[in-house]
Amino acid sequence: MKVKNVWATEILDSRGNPTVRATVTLSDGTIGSASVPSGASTGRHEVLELRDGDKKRYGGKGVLKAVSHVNTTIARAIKGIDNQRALDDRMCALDGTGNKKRLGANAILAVSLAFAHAQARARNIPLYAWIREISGMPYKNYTLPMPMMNIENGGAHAGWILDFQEFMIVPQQKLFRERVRCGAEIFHTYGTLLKKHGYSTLVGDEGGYAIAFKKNEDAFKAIMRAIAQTPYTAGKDVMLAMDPATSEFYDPKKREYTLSVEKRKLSSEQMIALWKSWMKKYPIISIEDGLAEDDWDGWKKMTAAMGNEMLLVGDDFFVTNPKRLKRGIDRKAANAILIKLNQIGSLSETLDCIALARAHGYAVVVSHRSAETADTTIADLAVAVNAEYIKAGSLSRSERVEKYNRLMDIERELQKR
Ligand code: 2PG
Ligand code: MG
Repeated sequence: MKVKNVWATEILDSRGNPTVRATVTLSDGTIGSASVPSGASTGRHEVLELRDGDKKRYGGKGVLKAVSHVNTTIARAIKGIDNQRALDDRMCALDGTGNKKRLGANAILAVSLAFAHAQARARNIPLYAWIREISGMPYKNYTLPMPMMNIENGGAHAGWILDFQEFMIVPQQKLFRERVRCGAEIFHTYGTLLKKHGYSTLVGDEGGYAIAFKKNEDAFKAIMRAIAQTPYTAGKDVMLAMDPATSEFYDPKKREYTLSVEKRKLSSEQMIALWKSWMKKYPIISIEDGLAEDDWDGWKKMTAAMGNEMLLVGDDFFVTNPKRLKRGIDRKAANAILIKLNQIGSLSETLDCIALARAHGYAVVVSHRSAETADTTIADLAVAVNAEYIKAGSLSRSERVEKYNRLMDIERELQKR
C-alpha cells in the first residue's frame, strides 16, 4: 500500500502546549494517525523539535511551521512510497541536517508513525505485530514489559521540589494486568499515607505525587512505608527504580552535581557512592541517567562499580541514537537504554537503535515523555520488540494510564490466540 496523502494539524499535549498530529492515507483508502509527545528535561543531543518561536502565539511554542512542512514539502515527497524504511530515509534526506532541524523531528516522527499505523490497519493486524514484522526481530513470541511506574515526581516535572525527577515502582507479577493492579494499589496507599501526614496530594507532570520532602531519599522511605501497608512485599512483588535526570543539575565545567534541596555538591564519584548506598538500603533494580549526558568517564566508572547488580539506563546519555549507543558499548558504559521515538525522530532509526542494543545485551526500556497525548504507540512498540521494560508514568492521568490500558488489551488479545 502506497502513500496517497498526508496532512497534519496542531493539537495540544498534556502540558497544554502545541504538538503535531499527522494522518496518512494509503492508496486503498486506509488511514492512520499519530501524535508526538514532548520532553521537558530534554537531552542536549536529541534531534530538534521545531517550534515557531512566535511569542504572540502559545508563548513561542506553536508548531505551525512543522505542520506546514508536513502538508507541503513532506506530502509532495512521500507520495507513492510503500515501505517504512524508504519513507523514513526520504524524510531524513529531505531534511538533510542530521538533527532534523529543517523540517522538525516533530513533523517527521508524526508522519513516520502515522504511516506505520495505516499499514497495520490496511493489513488488519495489530500495530505491534506490524512493527515486529518490519523490525526483522527474530522472536517468535510476544512478551509484555515490566512497567516502571513513576509515583513520585520531582525535578523539572514538579517545580524542583526534589532534585531527582522520578521515583518509580516496578511491579513483578506474572500478568501485566496484575502489575497494573499492584501499581495502582500502591499508588493509592501512598496517597492515603501522604494525606494522613498532612501532605498535599497534587500530582506532577507524569501523574505522580509531588511532595517537597526535606531530603531526596525521603521519597523512597515514604514509598517503602506505603508498600508495607499493602499486601505486596518490597523486593519480591515490587521493586524500585529511579530517574534522577542528573544532566539537569550537572555543571560540566566544574564537574559537579548540585543537589539544591539538600544544599550540597557532589562529584561523579560521590554520586556513584550515593547510588551504591541506596542500592544497599532499597530494592532498586534500575537507575536511569545516574550521571550526566556527557560525563563519559563517570559512566564508565559507574558501570564498572554497579553494572553487574543493576540496570544503568542511558536516556539523555544515549538519546536513542545508535552512534551514541555504539560509543557506550565500546567504552563499556551503561547496560540498558531508554528508547524515546522523538529523541531520534523516526520509527526506522528507533528500531535500528533497539537492534543494536539487543545485539550487545543492553536491556531495552521503551519510554513516554513528560508531555504526552492520548497516542499509545509506545505500548505497541514495547511489545513488538519484546522490551524488558516500559516507562509510562504514574497510575493517574489518562495520557499515562492509556499506555497501560493498551498493554492490558494486548495481553488479553495474545491470550485468546
Ligand atoms: C525522562 C523523561 C520521561 P522528559 O527524563 O526520562 O520521564 O522526561 O520527557 O521531560 O525528558
Ligand atoms: Mg530520563
